[in-house]
Amino acid sequence: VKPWTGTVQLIGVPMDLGASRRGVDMGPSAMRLSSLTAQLERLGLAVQDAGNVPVPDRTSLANEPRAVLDAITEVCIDLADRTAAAVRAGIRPLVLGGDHSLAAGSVAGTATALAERGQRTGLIWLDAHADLNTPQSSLSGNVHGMPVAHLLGFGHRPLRQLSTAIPAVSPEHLVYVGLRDLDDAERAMIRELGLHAYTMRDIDERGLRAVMDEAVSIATDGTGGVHVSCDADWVDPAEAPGVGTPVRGGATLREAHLAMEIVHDSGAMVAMDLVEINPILDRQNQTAELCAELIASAFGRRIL
Ligand code: 4U7
Ligand code: MN
Ligand code: MN
Ligand code: MN
Repeated sequence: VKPWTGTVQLIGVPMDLGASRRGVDMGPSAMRLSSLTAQLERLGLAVQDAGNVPVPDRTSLANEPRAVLDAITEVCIDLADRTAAAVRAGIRPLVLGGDHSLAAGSVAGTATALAERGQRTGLIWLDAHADLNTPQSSLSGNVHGMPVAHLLGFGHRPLRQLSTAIPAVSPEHLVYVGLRDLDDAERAMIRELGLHAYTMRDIDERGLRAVMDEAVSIATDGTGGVHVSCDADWVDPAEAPGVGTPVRGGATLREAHLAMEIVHDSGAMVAMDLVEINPILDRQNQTAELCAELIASAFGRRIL
């Protein structure tokens, strides 16, 4: 087993094929223009920028669900390979999105690399949404609302078979934090599968610390490491206005930092996604800047 080196690999995925609102394809640029690299280097980490995964332009695709799903699957195959290669080498991938459909690939890659060591993958999903739809259940048809279903082994066959681990993530190793906008089909699926799901109400009632401690113990129990998939809409839109699908009532700035600090202290994070940043709706890149600071907390920044 390779120990983690002090290296972080940035992988950009300028994709907006999974969302109906345009603009999240510019997220990786906004993140690269933020203080992200400087902040990670200040922590003593080496930062490798692997550039962007190629993504076809939306206007070049036939305007039908199948063409979009197939194009996203191609991007996810490429991203899964790159993510697996980094994890295998003991380098932590930091995937910059892009819409959240990319996580069907990034998490699959982490799962492949950990499966080679005989280990399962824990998944902490920080999001206002559960992203548990399938092409059959989705009311919007938007694939960024579907990655978790595919990681659990449901939905479009090519998109759910991107990892050598099948399913990429077992239901008991997945934990949601921050949910506040669910579709009926997603609610039913959470109940049927008995998924670990902490809503904003849980955070309000019990506090972020208690919720995150449980999330970390769930995701580390019986796994070889944790992939943290962070949708910028997890944070309240007052702090993070530049997101694809804002929902009021999200995590505060301090709750978001504390969550990242707890993730860091677990020592279990092997890969991270930061997705759904929409520069078109942002103010002076404040959302990307906030995300850079949150990432720094997840990689070990401390106040004292
Ligand atoms: B995101 C939604 F209907 N559930 O499926 C859907 F409310 O990656 C939202 O979490 C999906 O931002 C949001 O389209 C996807 C909707
Ligand atoms: Mn979301
Ligand atoms: Mn999401
Ligand atoms: Mn979104």
